[in-house]
Amino acid sequence: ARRLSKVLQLTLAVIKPDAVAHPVILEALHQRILDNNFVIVRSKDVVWRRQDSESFYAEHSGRFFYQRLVEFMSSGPMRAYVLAREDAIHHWRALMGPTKVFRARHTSPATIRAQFGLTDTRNTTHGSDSVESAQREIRFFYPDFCAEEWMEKEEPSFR
Ligand code: RTP
Ligand code: MG
Repeated sequence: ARRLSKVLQLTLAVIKPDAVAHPVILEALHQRILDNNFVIVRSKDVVWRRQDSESFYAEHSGRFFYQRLVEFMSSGPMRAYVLAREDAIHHWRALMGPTKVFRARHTSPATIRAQFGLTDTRNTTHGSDSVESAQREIRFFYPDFCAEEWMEKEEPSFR
């Protein structure tokens, strides 16, 4: 018999300081995670020091938006989730929508950034963009997290 199974994937999702600052938006985003069949594996509120922010976004160092990005991401509390579902990385990024808020509002008005984003920097959420970044970013926020335990798990299936 053919075996139907869906492998769970992990992603790191962050609700950025602009959205955490507004309790109604924070709650709406939390609800959207639940409504989209993600399992919340870990969740915590964190405040970054400037050096955490610089290190997390090191790949963007030198870009014109780097300084304001680093400053913004260490400006107040964030919520960091490890989320699991099938195709989690893609699904979370699809929910977020395009990075640039103007573009998001015009091309994908139902996305998180279209609805809640303030500017291209203060754009409500982050999501890992690949399996490699998910691993790095999960380790960044949760140094003791054992990804292997989760990566191999499959949803229950009938044969
Ligand atoms: P993210 O990494 O946050 O999930 O978003 P992304 O892949 O869609 O965007 P990326 O190009 O990786 O940029 C990282 C974050 O930098 C800020 N940014 N500001 N023009 C700007 O002012 C600008 N461009 C990017 C955003 O906060 C973006 O999420
Ligand atoms: Mg990115």
